[in-house]
Amino acid sequence: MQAYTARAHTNIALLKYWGKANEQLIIPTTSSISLTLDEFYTDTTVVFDQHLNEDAVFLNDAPLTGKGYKKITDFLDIVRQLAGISTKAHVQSTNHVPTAAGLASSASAFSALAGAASKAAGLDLSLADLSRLARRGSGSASRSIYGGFVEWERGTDDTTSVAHPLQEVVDWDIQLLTVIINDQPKKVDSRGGMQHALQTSPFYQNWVDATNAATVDMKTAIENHDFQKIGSLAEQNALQMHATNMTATPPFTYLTDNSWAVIQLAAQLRSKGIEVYATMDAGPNVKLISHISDYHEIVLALQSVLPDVETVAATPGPGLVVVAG
Ligand code: 2P0
Repeated sequence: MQAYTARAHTNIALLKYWGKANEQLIIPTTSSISLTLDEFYTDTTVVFDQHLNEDAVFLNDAPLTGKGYKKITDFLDIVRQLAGISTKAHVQSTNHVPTAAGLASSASAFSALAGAASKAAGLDLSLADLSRLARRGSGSASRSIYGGFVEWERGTDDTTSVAHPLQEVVDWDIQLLTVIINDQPKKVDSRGGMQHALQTSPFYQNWVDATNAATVDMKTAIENHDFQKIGSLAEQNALQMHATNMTATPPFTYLTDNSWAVIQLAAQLRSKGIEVYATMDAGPNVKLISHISDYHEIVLALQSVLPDVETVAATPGPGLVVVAG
């Protein structure tokens, strides 16, 4: 059978996905809105091969084992079921994303896998169907099918829980500056963390209600290129998401002292007229939603607070691309 290679870029949620209404189908409790990034991506090649007795999965040239391997084979089972085949696959994936550091590599990974595996299995899926399929691997992957600003509509079942583009070409000045606080793997994975918050935080429903309300405003802000509104809604939503973790039983947090130092710096820079807003995911890194034109000023300010800090700038990126071979 023919091999296919796909490239998918990761995305950062401006309004977060944090909790599943249906864990098996990965149906979230809220809609979420993200920006696909240009600089971080995954390349994945898949071929179904009748000589294989089991799936062979390689990540950055090393064989994948354990929980990571199981997630991939479970996903390939969904693809095989859709295609009506039982052949095992060879999967080769290269991540150009700092893995497990709060930069969601699972988003680009499962988006690329959905694209390459479905084609290699002989399927010709629409982008919406690819988004539904990618969602089954990892929720945030449903959004990485598209470029630019994307909404994953919560929906109520497999058909209705799907992403669609809000603004695929972003030709105005916005960047996400990732401040790498600690690139060690996180201790609480997002899958476990979000369900723990959902089940035990008394503020969880408030977070759902606030996110639903913010979705309407965020879409208007994106349409109007209203940077300040996008940034302030995103920062507020991130802090609300992290509040569900801090109020869980037992409580936990992904944020460290250095994360807070950067969040506070963003507020200080705003008071000086530099538009910078913070957003944080399932790790200590802080992503600064900012203008490309303010890059140097922000990096200088960061260095005065955290002298050895590393930053990676990212701009809006494209959607999934699949090619033969
Ligand atoms: C997001 N995150 O919207 C949120 C914000 C992290 C914090 O999506 O269980 O790896 O595989 O569906 O997609 C990370 O969660 O979780 C995530 P699963 P996923 O980007």
